[in-house]
Amino acid sequence: KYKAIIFDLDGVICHTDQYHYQAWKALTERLHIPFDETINNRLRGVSRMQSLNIILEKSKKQYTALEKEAFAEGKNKIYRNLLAGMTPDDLSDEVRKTLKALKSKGLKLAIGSSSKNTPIILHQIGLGDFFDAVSDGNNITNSKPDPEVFLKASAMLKLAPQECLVVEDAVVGIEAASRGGFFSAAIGDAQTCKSATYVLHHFGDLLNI
Ligand code: B16
Ligand code: MG
Repeated sequence: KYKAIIFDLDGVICHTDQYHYQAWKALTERLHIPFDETINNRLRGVSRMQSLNIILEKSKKQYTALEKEAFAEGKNKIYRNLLAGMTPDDLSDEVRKTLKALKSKGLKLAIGSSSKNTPIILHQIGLGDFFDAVSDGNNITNSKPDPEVFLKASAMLKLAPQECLVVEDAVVGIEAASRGGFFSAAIGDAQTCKSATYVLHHFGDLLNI
Protein backbone atom coordinates (compact mmCIF):
# COMPACT_ATOMS: atom_id res chain seq x y z
CA LYS A 1 0.00 0.00 0.00
CA TYR A 2 2.98 2.34 0.26
CA LYS A 3 4.54 3.82 -2.83
CA ALA A 4 7.87 4.45 -1.17
CA ILE A 5 10.05 3.58 1.80
CA ILE A 6 12.37 6.16 3.35
CA PHE A 7 15.21 4.54 5.26
CA ASP A 8 17.24 6.04 8.02
CA LEU A 9 20.91 5.19 7.38
CA ASP A 10 22.91 4.85 10.59
CA GLY A 11 21.47 1.96 12.62
CA VAL A 12 19.05 0.81 9.90
CA ILE A 13 20.90 0.24 6.60
CA CYS A 14 24.32 -0.16 8.21
CA HIS A 15 25.98 -0.21 11.60
CA THR A 16 27.92 2.99 11.54
CA ASP A 17 26.43 3.58 15.03
CA GLN A 18 29.33 1.53 16.43
CA TYR A 19 31.79 3.95 14.75
CA HIS A 20 29.97 7.00 16.10
CA TYR A 21 30.25 5.37 19.53
CA GLN A 22 34.00 4.71 19.16
CA ALA A 23 34.68 8.23 17.91
CA TRP A 24 32.69 9.92 20.71
CA LYS A 25 34.27 7.55 23.24
CA ALA A 26 37.74 8.79 22.22
CA LEU A 27 36.66 12.40 22.81
CA THR A 28 34.98 11.69 26.15
CA GLU A 29 38.07 9.86 27.39
CA ARG A 30 40.24 12.81 26.45
CA LEU A 31 37.90 15.20 28.29
CA HIS A 32 37.29 12.80 31.22
CA ILE A 33 33.52 12.78 30.72
CA PRO A 34 31.45 9.66 31.48
CA PHE A 35 29.97 8.00 28.39
CA ASP A 36 27.97 4.80 28.05
CA GLU A 37 25.39 3.01 25.86
CA THR A 38 22.48 4.88 27.46
CA ILE A 39 23.96 8.24 26.54
CA ASN A 40 24.93 6.83 23.14
CA ASN A 41 21.31 5.86 22.41
CA ARG A 42 20.31 9.50 22.90
CA LEU A 43 22.68 10.44 20.05
CA ARG A 44 20.82 8.33 17.49
CA GLY A 45 19.39 10.49 14.72
CA VAL A 46 20.45 13.83 16.21
CA SER A 47 22.97 16.13 14.51
CA ARG A 48 26.69 16.15 15.28
CA MET A 49 26.53 19.40 17.31
CA GLN A 50 23.43 18.31 19.22
CA SER A 51 25.17 15.01 19.98
CA LEU A 52 28.15 16.92 21.37
CA ASN A 53 25.86 19.05 23.54
CA ILE A 54 24.24 15.90 24.97
CA ILE A 55 27.69 14.48 25.73
CA LEU A 56 28.83 17.71 27.38
CA GLU A 57 25.84 17.66 29.78
CA LYS A 58 28.08 15.41 31.91
CA SER A 59 31.02 17.82 31.81
CA LYS A 60 31.90 19.99 34.80
CA LYS A 61 33.63 22.45 32.49
CA GLN A 62 31.98 24.97 30.16
CA TYR A 63 33.41 25.15 26.65
CA THR A 64 33.33 28.00 24.13
CA ALA A 65 31.64 27.67 20.75
CA LEU A 66 35.08 27.54 19.14
CA GLU A 67 36.23 24.72 21.40
CA LYS A 68 33.02 22.82 20.67
CA GLU A 69 33.55 23.15 16.95
CA ALA A 70 37.05 21.75 17.34
CA PHE A 71 35.69 18.80 19.37
CA ALA A 72 33.04 18.04 16.74
CA GLU A 73 35.61 18.27 13.98
CA GLY A 74 38.02 16.01 15.86
CA LYS A 75 35.27 13.44 16.40
CA ASN A 76 34.35 13.57 12.72
CA LYS A 77 37.99 12.94 11.72
CA ILE A 78 38.11 9.78 13.81
CA TYR A 79 34.69 8.73 12.45
CA ARG A 80 35.77 9.35 8.82
CA ASN A 81 38.86 7.19 9.33
CA LEU A 82 36.60 4.38 10.49
CA LEU A 83 34.26 4.92 7.51
CA ALA A 84 37.23 4.69 5.15
CA GLY A 85 37.61 1.05 6.16
CA MET A 86 34.04 0.16 5.19
CA THR A 87 33.37 -1.99 2.14
CA PRO A 88 30.26 -3.51 0.48
CA ASP A 89 30.79 -6.42 2.90
CA ASP A 90 29.55 -4.12 5.66
CA LEU A 91 26.10 -4.29 4.11
CA SER A 92 24.44 -7.43 5.46
CA ASP A 93 23.06 -10.01 3.05
CA GLU A 94 19.66 -9.55 4.67
CA VAL A 95 19.62 -5.79 4.01
CA ARG A 96 20.96 -6.19 0.46
CA LYS A 97 18.42 -8.88 -0.46
CA THR A 98 15.50 -7.05 1.16
CA LEU A 99 16.32 -3.77 -0.58
CA LYS A 100 16.51 -5.53 -3.95
CA ALA A 101 13.22 -7.35 -3.36
CA LEU A 102 11.44 -4.12 -2.32
CA LYS A 103 12.78 -2.36 -5.40
CA SER A 104 11.62 -5.13 -7.71
CA LYS A 105 8.13 -4.82 -6.19
CA GLY A 106 8.09 -1.34 -7.77
CA LEU A 107 8.52 0.64 -4.55
CA LYS A 108 10.54 3.87 -4.62
CA LEU A 109 13.37 3.73 -2.08
CA ALA A 110 14.97 6.74 -0.41
CA ILE A 111 17.35 7.71 2.39
CA GLY A 112 16.39 10.13 5.18
CA SER A 113 19.46 10.56 7.39
CA SER A 114 20.73 13.30 9.71
CA SER A 115 24.30 12.49 8.70
CA LYS A 116 26.43 14.81 6.62
CA ASN A 117 28.57 11.75 5.84
CA THR A 118 25.70 10.00 4.03
CA PRO A 119 27.23 10.22 0.50
CA ILE A 120 30.53 8.73 1.72
CA ILE A 121 28.81 5.89 3.59
CA LEU A 122 26.55 4.98 0.65
CA HIS A 123 29.60 4.97 -1.63
CA GLN A 124 31.63 2.78 0.76
CA ILE A 125 28.90 0.14 1.06
CA GLY A 126 28.25 0.07 -2.69
CA LEU A 127 24.86 1.82 -2.62
CA GLY A 128 26.03 5.10 -4.16
CA ASP A 129 23.60 4.84 -7.08
CA PHE A 130 20.92 2.61 -5.57
CA PHE A 131 18.35 4.99 -4.06
CA ASP A 132 15.73 7.06 -5.91
CA ALA A 133 16.32 9.99 -3.53
CA VAL A 134 18.82 10.88 -0.83
CA SER A 135 17.88 13.44 1.80
CA ASP A 136 20.55 13.92 4.48
CA GLY A 137 22.28 16.21 6.97
CA ASN A 138 23.58 18.35 4.12
CA ASN A 139 20.15 19.59 3.01
CA ILE A 140 18.39 20.26 6.30
CA THR A 141 18.40 22.98 8.94
CA ASN A 142 16.53 21.06 11.66
CA SER A 143 17.46 17.51 12.59
CA LYS A 144 15.13 14.80 13.91
CA PRO A 145 12.65 14.92 15.74
CA ASP A 146 11.86 17.69 13.21
CA PRO A 147 10.34 15.97 10.15
CA GLU A 148 12.31 18.12 7.65
CA VAL A 149 14.66 15.38 6.41
CA PHE A 150 11.74 13.03 5.63
CA LEU A 151 9.57 15.78 4.11
CA LYS A 152 12.45 16.65 1.77
CA ALA A 153 12.81 12.97 0.83
CA SER A 154 9.11 12.61 0.01
CA ALA A 155 9.21 15.89 -1.96
CA MET A 156 12.17 14.54 -3.99
CA LEU A 157 10.06 11.46 -4.76
CA LYS A 158 7.07 13.71 -5.57
CA LEU A 159 4.95 11.78 -3.06
CA ALA A 160 2.84 12.80 -0.08
CA PRO A 161 4.00 11.70 3.40
CA GLN A 162 0.89 9.47 3.66
CA GLU A 163 2.24 7.45 0.72
CA CYS A 164 5.57 6.73 2.40
CA LEU A 165 6.82 4.46 5.16
CA VAL A 166 9.79 5.63 7.27
CA VAL A 167 12.13 3.01 8.77
CA GLU A 168 13.97 4.20 11.88
CA ASP A 169 16.17 2.99 14.75
CA ALA A 170 15.97 6.27 16.68
CA VAL A 171 13.20 7.32 19.06
CA VAL A 172 13.52 10.88 17.68
CA GLY A 173 13.28 9.43 14.16
CA ILE A 174 9.92 7.77 14.86
CA GLU A 175 8.74 11.04 16.40
CA ALA A 176 9.87 12.92 13.25
CA ALA A 177 7.96 10.46 11.06
CA SER A 178 4.75 10.92 13.11
CA ARG A 179 5.07 14.69 13.12
CA GLY A 180 5.51 14.69 9.33
CA GLY A 181 2.45 12.50 8.73
CA PHE A 182 4.39 9.38 7.67
CA PHE A 183 3.76 5.76 8.59
CA SER A 184 6.72 4.32 10.46
CA ALA A 185 8.50 1.07 11.18
CA ALA A 186 10.72 0.88 14.27
CA ILE A 187 13.80 -1.33 14.49
CA GLY A 188 16.55 -1.73 17.12
CA ASP A 189 16.58 0.91 19.84
CA ALA A 190 13.28 2.44 18.60
CA GLN A 191 11.35 -0.84 18.99
CA THR A 192 9.80 0.32 22.26
CA CYS A 193 8.29 3.42 20.61
CA LYS A 194 4.54 3.43 21.13
CA SER A 195 3.89 5.79 18.22
CA ALA A 196 5.50 3.50 15.59
CA THR A 197 3.05 2.00 13.08
CA TYR A 198 5.03 -1.26 12.93
CA VAL A 199 7.79 -2.89 14.94
CA LEU A 200 10.44 -4.79 12.98
CA HIS A 201 12.38 -7.54 14.69
CA HIS A 202 14.48 -8.03 11.56
CA PHE A 203 15.06 -5.81 8.54
CA GLY A 204 13.66 -8.58 6.35
CA ASP A 205 10.28 -8.24 8.10
CA LEU A 206 9.70 -5.27 5.75
CA LEU A 207 8.75 -7.80 3.09
CA ASN A 208 5.76 -8.86 5.19
CA ILE A 209 4.15 -5.49 5.90
P1 B16 B 1 27.31 13.13 11.04
P2 B16 B 1 20.96 8.75 10.97
C1 B16 B 1 22.71 10.18 12.42
O1 B16 B 1 22.44 9.32 11.33
C2 B16 B 1 23.32 9.39 13.56
O2 B16 B 1 22.38 8.45 14.07
C3 B16 B 1 23.70 10.34 14.67
O3 B16 B 1 24.27 9.62 15.73
C4 B16 B 1 24.70 11.37 14.12
O4 B16 B 1 25.07 12.30 15.11
C5 B16 B 1 24.06 12.10 12.94
O5 B16 B 1 23.66 11.15 11.96
C6 B16 B 1 24.98 13.11 12.30
O6 B16 B 1 26.04 12.42 11.69
O7 B16 B 1 28.21 13.54 12.17
O8 B16 B 1 27.90 12.04 10.17
O9 B16 B 1 26.82 14.30 10.24
O10 B16 B 1 20.64 7.77 12.04
O11 B16 B 1 20.01 9.93 10.91
O12 B16 B 1 21.20 8.10 9.63
MG1 MG C 1 19.61 6.03 12.80
